[in-house]
Formats: sequence, C-alpha cells, structure tokens
Amino acid sequence: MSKYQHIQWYPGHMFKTMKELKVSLSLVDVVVVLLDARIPKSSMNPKLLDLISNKPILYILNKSDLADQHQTQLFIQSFKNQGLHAIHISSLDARMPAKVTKALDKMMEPLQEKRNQKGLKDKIYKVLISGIPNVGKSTFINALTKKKVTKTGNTPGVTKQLQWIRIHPKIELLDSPGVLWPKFEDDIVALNLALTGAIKDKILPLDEVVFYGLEYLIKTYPETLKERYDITSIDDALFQIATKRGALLKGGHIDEDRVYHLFLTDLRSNKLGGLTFDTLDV
Ligand SMILES: Nc1nc2c(ncn2[C@@H]2O[C@H](COP(=O)(O)OP(=O)(O)OP(=O)(O)O)[C@@H](O)[C@H]2O)c(=O)[nH]1
Ligand SMILES: [Mg+2]
Repeated sequence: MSKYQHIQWYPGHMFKTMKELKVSLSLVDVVVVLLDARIPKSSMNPKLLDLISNKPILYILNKSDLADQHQTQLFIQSFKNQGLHAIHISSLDARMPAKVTKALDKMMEPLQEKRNQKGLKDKIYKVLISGIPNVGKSTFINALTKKKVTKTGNTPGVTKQLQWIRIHPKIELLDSPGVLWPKFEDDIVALNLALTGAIKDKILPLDEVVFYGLEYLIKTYPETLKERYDITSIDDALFQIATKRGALLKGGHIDEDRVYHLFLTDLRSNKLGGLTFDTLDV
C-alpha cells in the first residue's frame, strides 16, 4: 500500500470546485488541461480527466522554462503519438499568447467552418482553464489578456472561485481554482507534487520530500548537484548544502529545516537548471 495513501489533501473548496466545474462544462467548447512540464504525469488529475472526458482537450505543459527541455520534447511527442493535442509553453515568454491562440483556433476550426457554411459568423468560443494548484492557470490567463485580471501567487490555493475572462474578441476563458484528487495512489506522484510546490510544504514530511528529490537528482542529474553544492553522494548532501548556502549552526551542526527550505527554493526557482521529475514509460 502506498505510504501517503492516508494523506487527505482535499479541502472543501476543491470538492466545491469540482461540482462547479461539472456545471460549467456544458458552456465550454474546449478544456485546457494545464500541466506542469516538470511533472507532466504527476500533474494529471485523474478525477478531472474523468469529468472532462467528453470535451475537446488541449494539454498545455506550462513552466517549460523550469523543465528539462529534452524531456519536454519527448513528452509532447508521446502525447501526439496518442493522438492528443499538446503544446509546451512558458507563461513568462512573450511568444506564448500567439502559440496558444493558434493551437486553440486549430481545434475550433472544424466547428467554425461548419458555422460559416451555414452562413453563421465565427463563434466566440469558451475555454475552461483547469489544472492542479499553483500550475500557473491565473498567470497564463493574465499573460494572454496582457492585463492583471486574476490574482496569482507562488503558493497553492490562490484562486478561490470560477471567473470568466474575455481575452480576445473571439475567445473567453474560465479561470478555476486548482484541484487535486482525494487520495494519492502513488507515493512518487505525491512527492513530485510536493517537490514542485503543488501541495503545501506542511502536508508531507519535508525531510522525505527533500531526500526523495536529492536521490532523484543524484540518479538523474548528478552534475547539477555537483556544480551547485559539490554533492557527490546522498550521505554528504545535507552537509554540503548547509556549507554552500550558509546553514551551519555553531559547532558545525546542520540547521536541517533551513537546508530543506533552501534546497526546495533552489529547485523551484531554476537554480539547479531545467529539471523533469517524471519519466516517460518506455
Ligand atoms: N517559471 C515560471 N513560473 C510560472 C509560470 N507560470 C506561472 N508561474 C509561477 O507559478 C506561480 C503560480 O502561478 P498562479 O498563476 O497563481 O497559479 P494557479 O494555477 O492560478 O494557482 P491556484 O490559483 O492556486 O490554483 C506564480 O509564482 C507564477 O509566477 C511559467 O511558465 N514559468
Ligand atoms: Mg489561480
């Protein structure tokens, strides 16, 4: 049985949001599932996918500036091989809106053509922006409107309610609060969500999250740990981070809590380079 199975990170507002999403879906033409490019699999909410299974879906891997570019390409190819619509973006990139509008227009083309043949004008189409907490939904919408129309912040749970926003004469978006699912079946998924900041740091034991991250990096990106902290093995990892980042106490003791936070801040803010924590099934 999975160790974190018992962790219940499903606050009342997520339950409420799922119910509201279900109601709003009838108004929506396309659903954007915003995924975190660092964890394209772990950021897929199975309950959300069940809910939207009858709608056209565009998968957008956001935060690609923080991910391993090569892995992002492989994931996009894998989505396409499965016949799914998928693109990767960084919401901080000025070219993002053009790329997204193009992908959405392409998905809407058959419907618009049918309308035009009947002598009807193009439809103002409605797009639901869905995804896990902190994946960047509101930032993405603000970048598309080029205005700060919805509140953002680097912590899960910023958006509290559904909100329609016109981004373009022809496109309306529905911002939604991030939703997770009631139980984590797989420990790795829970750890990946914690590592990347989709669930609050106090939900899982921080030492376990950090050690999981360190072990994964030692295995997958050893050179980045060597370069930043001079870490060569898991045994000296905490001491090396404490030394390099100034978290040694009197007498040479390690301020462990500080090390955990410093490491997570580095990892989440690109100080360790582009990292991807999910691997494609081969
Ligand atoms: N580096 C990087 N940071 C991003 C990107 N998109 C969003 N962010 C950051 O991610 C954090 C969360 O962004 P929000 O837009 O508030 O996320 P959200 O999905 O609306 O979160 P909730 O409303 O809590 O569900 C903010 O600090 C953003 O600046 C991106 O493409 N790259
Ligand atoms: Mg938000």
